[in-house]
Amino acid sequence: TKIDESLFDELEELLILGDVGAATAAEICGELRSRIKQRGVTDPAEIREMLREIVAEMLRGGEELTLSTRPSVVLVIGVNGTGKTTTAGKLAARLSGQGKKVILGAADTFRAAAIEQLEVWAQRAGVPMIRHAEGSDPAAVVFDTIDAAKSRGMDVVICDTAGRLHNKKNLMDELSKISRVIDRELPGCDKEVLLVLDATTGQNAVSQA
Ligand SMILES: Nc1nc2c(ncn2[C@@H]2O[C@H](COP(=O)(O)OP(=O)(O)OP(=O)(O)O)[C@@H](O)[C@H]2O)c(=O)[nH]1
Ligand SMILES: [Mg+2]
Repeated sequence: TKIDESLFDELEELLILGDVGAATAAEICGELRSRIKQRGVTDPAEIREMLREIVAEMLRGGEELTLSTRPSVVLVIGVNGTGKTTTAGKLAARLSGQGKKVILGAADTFRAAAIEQLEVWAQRAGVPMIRHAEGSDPAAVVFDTIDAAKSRGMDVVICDTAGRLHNKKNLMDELSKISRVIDRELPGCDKEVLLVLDATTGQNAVSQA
């Protein structure tokens, strides 16, 4: 192989077949083209590393959570089984390890044993957790977790939520209700909504977002 138009065409097609998305594939190839020209690259073997570099740069940014207000809130959402509870637990452990006072809210009141699952994470992280009975209103759990956070001087509230598909209206309404509770109880607080996605999902992740 040599570096020519057909190589770029083939690469673009491969990227699209790999579920990268047409616009992004074109952007990647455009960037690759200009870097090859700029650096005077002639060896096609160097392309793989250049691709890696370009994709890594595109994915960079947005890693930092803004959690300055006291308390601030992290809401963990996403479709079923993507790792929300695990993420909530790990984040609790990490922030607590950084010296922050963290409280977990078990706002997945829907799935069987979801509350107990988060409880295990809370114990591991050594942080308190607010729970209600299974089947109760998740917005009420969030309300009580915020209430407890205020009275105990907590830094960060992390709420786990039930898995939901983005096309289920009543479940999306439930999320809006949770969001309204946060805005009402903690106006102007730093609020991070973490959408947990399975890294193998591909383009469907865009609909989920
Ligand atoms: N390989 C891998 N597995 C993970 C990761 N995060 C979570 N899991 C596993 O994925 C499964 C589901 O994780 P949960 O944290 O329960 O996911 P969830 O989104 O809370 O699930 P629901 O509450 O049922 O919607 C568990 O078996 C986890 O151990 C990850 O980053 N990598
Ligand atoms: Mg869960």
